[in-house]
Formats: sequence, C-alpha cells, structure tokens
Amino acid sequence: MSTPLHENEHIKVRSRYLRGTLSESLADGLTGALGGDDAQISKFHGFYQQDHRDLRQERREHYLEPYFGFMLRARLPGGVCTPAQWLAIDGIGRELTSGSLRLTTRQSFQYHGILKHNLKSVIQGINRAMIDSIGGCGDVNRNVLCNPNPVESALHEEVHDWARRISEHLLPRTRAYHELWLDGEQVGGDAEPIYGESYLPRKFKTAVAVPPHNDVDVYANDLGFVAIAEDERLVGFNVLAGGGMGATHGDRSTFPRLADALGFITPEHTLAIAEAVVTTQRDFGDRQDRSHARLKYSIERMGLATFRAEIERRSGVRFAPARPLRFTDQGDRYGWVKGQDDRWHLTLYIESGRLSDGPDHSPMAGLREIARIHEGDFRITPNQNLIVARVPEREKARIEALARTHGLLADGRSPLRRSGLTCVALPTCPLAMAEAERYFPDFIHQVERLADRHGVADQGIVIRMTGCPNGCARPYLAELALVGKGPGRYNLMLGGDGIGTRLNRLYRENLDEAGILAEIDGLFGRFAANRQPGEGFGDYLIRDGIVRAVVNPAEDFHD
Ligand code: SRM
Ligand code: SF4
Repeated sequence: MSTPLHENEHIKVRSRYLRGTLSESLADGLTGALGGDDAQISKFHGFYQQDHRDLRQERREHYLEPYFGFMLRARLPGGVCTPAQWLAIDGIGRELTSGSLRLTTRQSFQYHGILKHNLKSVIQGINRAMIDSIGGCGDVNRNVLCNPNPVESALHEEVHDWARRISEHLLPRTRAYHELWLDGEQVGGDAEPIYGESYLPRKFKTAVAVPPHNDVDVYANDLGFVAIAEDERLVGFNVLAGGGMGATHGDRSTFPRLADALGFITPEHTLAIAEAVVTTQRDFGDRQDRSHARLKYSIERMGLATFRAEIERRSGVRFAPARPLRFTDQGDRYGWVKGQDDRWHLTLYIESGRLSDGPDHSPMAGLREIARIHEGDFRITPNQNLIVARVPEREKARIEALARTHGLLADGRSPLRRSGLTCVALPTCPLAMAEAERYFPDFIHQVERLADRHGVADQGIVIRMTGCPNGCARPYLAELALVGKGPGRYNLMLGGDGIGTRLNRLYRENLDEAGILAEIDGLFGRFAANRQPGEGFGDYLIRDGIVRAVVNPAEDFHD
C-alpha cells in the first residue's frame, strides 16, 4: 500500500488557490484563533497563528483560550526599503502589533502579537507602503536574499535587480491575497502556472551572493546564485542547489546540507533556471513526509547528475563548468563603508534583530529619526542588522550622531557579539525547546569573559544559537553553535569555517550553562595555546582533531 499524501497536501488543494475559509475565520469574533485549515493557509499570506507561551499556564488556570496573536512576515527582496516605507513599517508596528519589530535572518521584518481583528489593517498598511507579505511563509519561494551592501555600486545594483526579478517571477499568481486583504474583486478560479494547485511540497529558499562576501549563507539555500563579475560587471552566476539547515534531534534521516554547484550560466538564463529548479522540486519533492520534503532530500534521492540533467531539459539551458570563486566572510561589515558612487553606507548593530524601545534604549525611535532625514534607502542584512545605505557625505555626521545617541552603532561591542546570530525562539515560536534571543546577550557576556581570560577576545568567532534544531539562525554553519534541546539545555556544535562553506558537527549533547561554559573554557585554552598564525577557531578545531569535518551529511552528520 502506498503512503498517503500528507494532510497539508489536501489542505492546499481544498483551499481553492489559498482562499480556504479565511474570510469566515476573520469574521468570527468568538475566538482569537483561525478555524479549520486556515492556520495552514494563512502562512502563504505571510502570517502564522501563535500564542504567547509565557502566558499559557496562567490562561489555562483561568479557563481562557490561549492568548492568540499572529506573526506577520513581509516579503522584501534583498531587504531593501525606502525611508518612507520604514516610517510606515514602524508606525504599523507601534499602533497595531506588540509594538516591536524584528529583523529576520532572511532580510525581512516580522511583527508579533497582532490580534485577529487587526490583521487586515496591518496587511493593508504595508501594502499601502508598497510592501506585501505574499510568499513570506508557506510552501512557495520565500524572501530572496541578496548581499545588501552596495559598495561595488553598479555590480550590486544589477545583482539586486536579479534578486527582485527572481522573487517576482516565483510569486504565487492567485488573486486570493488581493481579494482577502485588499478588497479586490472576487474573481475565483485562478491558475498557478509555476506551482499548480498543490504548490510546493515544502518551503523553498533562494539567495543571490556577491563574493567575496557570503553574508547570505548561500549554501544554506535550496537555490543559490553566486554572482561572477569581470571588470566589475556581472557576466553570470554559478548556480547552486540543495542547501538547507533543518534537522530533527537524533533522527539520522534528517540533516543539514550544503548546496551543490550545478554550473555556470549567463544572466539571461536566470529566471528559466530558477523556474526549472522550482518545478522539478514541485514534481519530484516528497509530498508524504514533510520532514523529507525539502529540495535537499529530492537531490539526495535523484542524484546530482540526474537532477542537473532534469534542470537542463526543463530550462533548455546547458550549464557551463562552475567558475572559480572565493568567499572570505559570512558576517556584516559594521560602521561606514564608501561605495564606488561616493555614497556612504552605515551598518548598524541590532541585537538579535529585535527593535523594541524601553527605558534604557530606543532603537525604534532612533531609526525613525534617521528615516525622517535620510535620502537613500535602508537594507536589512541576513545577519539581522540594518544598513543606512547611500548617504551623501554631507549627511554622514547627522546620521552618525543619531545612531550613536540611540545605541545603534557596533562600537564598543566585542567581535564575538558582533558575529553572533540567534533565532526568535521563546516566547512566540511554538517549536522552541529552549531560549535563544532572550538568553544570548547574557550568555555571550560570559563567553566574552572566557575569551578575555585566554587572550582570544580579538577573534570574531561565529557563534550562533537557536531554540531548536530547525536552524533559523543557520547554526550548522557557525564555528560554534548551541542548538536548543530542552529548557536550559543545548547541543554544542563545533567546526564551521567562519565563511559559511563547511557544516559543523555535534560535539557534546544536552549541556546546561555550566557545562557549555566549561567546554568553551577548555576549547579557548587549547585554541590560544595551539593555533597557527591567522588560523580561525573553527579551522583550528578541525586541524587539531577536536571534531571531524562533515564530508557527506546524509551519511555522517549524526556520527
Ligand atoms: Fe525559520 C519555522 C522563524 C529563518 C528553518 N521559523 C519557523 C517558525 C515560523 C516556527 C513555526 O513553524 O511555527 C519560526 C517563527 C518564530 C517566531 O515566533 O517568529 C521561524 N525562521 C524564523 C526567523 C524569524 C528567525 C529569525 O530569528 O530571524 C527567520 C525568518 C526568515 C524570513 O524572513 O523568511 C527564519 N528558518 C529560517 C532559516 C534561515 C534561512 O532561511 O536562511 C532556516 C534554515 C534554512 C532552511 O530553511 O533550511 C529556517 N524555520 C526553519 C524550519 C526548518 C525547515 C526544515 O527544512 O526542516 C522551520 C520548521 C518547519 O518548517 O517545519 C522553521
Ligand atoms: Fe523557532 Fe526553532 Fe526557528 Fe528558533 S530555530 S525560531 S526555536 S523554529
């Protein structure tokens, strides 16, 4: 007997191109939740139903339904928005959501705590600012990443334009979003030429990288385009496929995987290749078991050569051999950098991407003030920071003064803190097993003390923390990662290369804070004593045999 399709497959088909019963759910004032299939369908419109986990017990004791609120994630290719858009995003956040904003690891922003009756106003508000949320989540192509720093101005503009075009090309075509949120005419029917009525078996992620910077962690994406330039002009892309982070603790059939190179293409073939990869995954992806439904597992099953041949057949494009490329880093370059067009770009430090004003700090207010005078644009980075981009020389001092007043500069933060990355985790993420964002600042403070003690405080070791093994802060590409296992407990992963091209490996399981710090103390001591000149922490761990490099994650990630 063949395995039945996963229930989500039926939900997608029943939804009539993503309509479901969302309008009825929204009209039901008796509950703060959505009904029927709608909590699944809503994801394609960019929002998730959540409940505040810190309040669960108290609500239960008072016989109340959970405190439902919605998280909404926008689509913002390459993370770019104008100052006017920023002011709109900020205003909506303060008036209609929990009052804060979160910059994500995929260059977008999220609101949390939106009450059901405010959802429509939030979505209409961002759309009035020419931003949408369709495909922010769901089994479609998600927000397309692109290196955000337009230092090599002409090349960057061209590459960013490709990121935007890929995102547009792979958008769902259903009118449901317009009907439901923007009061569009009820036209029904629709067709999805790329996705079909079942959409993809699972989420799908695309990134465009501009070497030597791998800030987008291109190898963690289902589909990657690495810009190849000659004389600072784009000549084409190396295409990568099959990357992904998500895994389940102890389940050997799930694993993170780096994308493989398919070959080189010239720019005019970009959309045809993107579409061929997406439709191949649509037709070959696993629709029975969602934990094996990402493209990385399809490629493992098909074999890379068969997969490549299928892409060539569907697109009518033949890959040339991949061009040589070199990455040097995976983080952000903080502070001012001058672009070739004589404009300046200021990368701000936003701890864990969280923008929330309190008695001691006011990052939202600061960014509002900057947005009111800024003439260029803003760019959210894949490391949850923000670039004030394209600043003319004459405005530099004013913008810097505002950033300094509101604590938005990286100055005074240690290299360890600057390289850190965490996911949201508690209290909103339903999948979190442990804290991440809320715990990281204190945790890293203790790691800083150890680094000082061993004389390695000048090292920007890439440390990442997630509340579960799904990998939202791409932990398996860090030199040192903590992956949540249970309350206050983490798996310690070691051995990434600091440029996002090598997976790390489990070193110690289920450690509490004291256990983690004791391990790091020992490791920093060995690193300080034995490292070679210029050697990074992750590279040292591999060379000294403290962990073995992962060669083939399908076989040896869990060893
Ligand atoms: Fe993620 C699920 C947050 C980037 C892999 N992710 C979730 C959910 C929606 C939990 C859920 O399913 O209910 C989290 C919502 C938490 C909350 O309260 O906001 C969540 N993911 C995030 C964000 C906000 C983390 C952050 O701190 O910035 C990132 C939003 C990105 C965006 O703007 O689109 C985010 N998630 C990622 C990344 C990183 C990336 O894409 O570069 C990954 C790893 C790459 C990958 O996809 O392989 C990632 N998220 C997952 C997974 C595991 C997928 C898998 O293949 O197994 C899940 C769980 C799932 O899909 O079942 C997940
Ligand atoms: Fe939630 Fe896990 Fe993603 Fe963190 S890694 S946001 S805990 S799903």
